[in-house]
Amino acid sequence: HAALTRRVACPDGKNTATNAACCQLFAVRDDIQENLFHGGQCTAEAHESLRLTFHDAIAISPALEAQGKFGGGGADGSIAIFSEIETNFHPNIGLDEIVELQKPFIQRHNLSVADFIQFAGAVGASNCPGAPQLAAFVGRKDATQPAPDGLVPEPFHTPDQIFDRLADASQGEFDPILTVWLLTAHTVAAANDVDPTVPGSPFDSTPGIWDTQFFVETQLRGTTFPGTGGNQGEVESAIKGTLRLQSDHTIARDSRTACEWQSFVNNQTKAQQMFQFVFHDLSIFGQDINQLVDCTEVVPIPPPPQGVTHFPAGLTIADIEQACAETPFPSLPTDPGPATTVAPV
Ligand code: HEB
Ligand code: CA
Repeated sequence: HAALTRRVACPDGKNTATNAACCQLFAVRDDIQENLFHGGQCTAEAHESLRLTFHDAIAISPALEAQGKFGGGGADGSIAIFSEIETNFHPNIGLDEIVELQKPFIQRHNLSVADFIQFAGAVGASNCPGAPQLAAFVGRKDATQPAPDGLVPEPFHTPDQIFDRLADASQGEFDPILTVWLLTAHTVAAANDVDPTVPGSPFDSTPGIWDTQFFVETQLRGTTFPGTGGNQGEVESAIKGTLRLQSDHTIARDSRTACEWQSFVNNQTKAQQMFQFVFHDLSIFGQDINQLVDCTEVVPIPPPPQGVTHFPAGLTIADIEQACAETPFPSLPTDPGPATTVAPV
């Protein structure tokens, strides 16, 4: 027989939920969609809200705790609660803006700061066609002290540094393979501060779509900078206007991760499911899942992806730096027309 799920009627008179604790999220969702994400767009505020989830959650270190030091609380809202401290940490450069934009929303709703940050990131991502529906929980405990500096990965870190940091924060769960899964987020991303002369330089040619172009384009031979050369953490990209992080470049070519990186090319299902999985776990770092209520049903189901996986105009498989030793790079069509130039977001 069919399972019966009793739904509760929410006090707003409009919505129902599987758990009454989720009712408050409908108003939060509608408010941020309208007034933070410009009517449900996958634009800069959505990207930055997604980045913020990572920078709050990743700041937790069992290794520091083992040395008798405070290791941070993970997804505990500390990046906003102690924003004067944490947004001054070097890897958090630029996040002061989205933290300040989110503060009035946090004030007029009744969520913990920690819950708000993760929920806003999930709703922001849902505006990007092709994204997975990301997990939303309520019930996180807010931070009572700031995270220590030094726990957020930098684009100039080596793969070893990044893999070690993610393994520490996740108590061994996030290995190099899962690190690749996490980096799917850079399909809807841009850099403002890596090269401040060209703010809003996207990491792929489709920063408004959750597709696999990021995995294609980071594997192409670098030939150009969107602005000036010589910035820390940046290497040449293949497409005018896009910016390539050194960390994305090296992880795409590292023998431990190159084949996993390539396996995302033209695999939309994988780009959705693997990120959905790692975000679920990342978004509750430092929290006890048994104290949380799953309210994922409140996150909009994203629209389907647009376009087919392709080489940008002017580029072919001959421009790929083959790094996976086991499997040839997939064959893809090349976009017609003159060489692609990508506009800032
Ligand atoms: Fe990320 C962005 C790095 C991971 C999400 N990044 C970004 C940037 C950088 C990075 C540098 C730029 C900033 C500026 O503005 O300038 N990441 C990084 C690293 C890592 C990462 C190193 C490790 C490997 N991410 C990550 C993750 C995630 C992310 C995991 C998810 C969750 N990012 C992101 C986003 C973005 C970024 C979304 C975009 C933002 C905007 O657009 O604004
Ligand atoms: Ca994209």
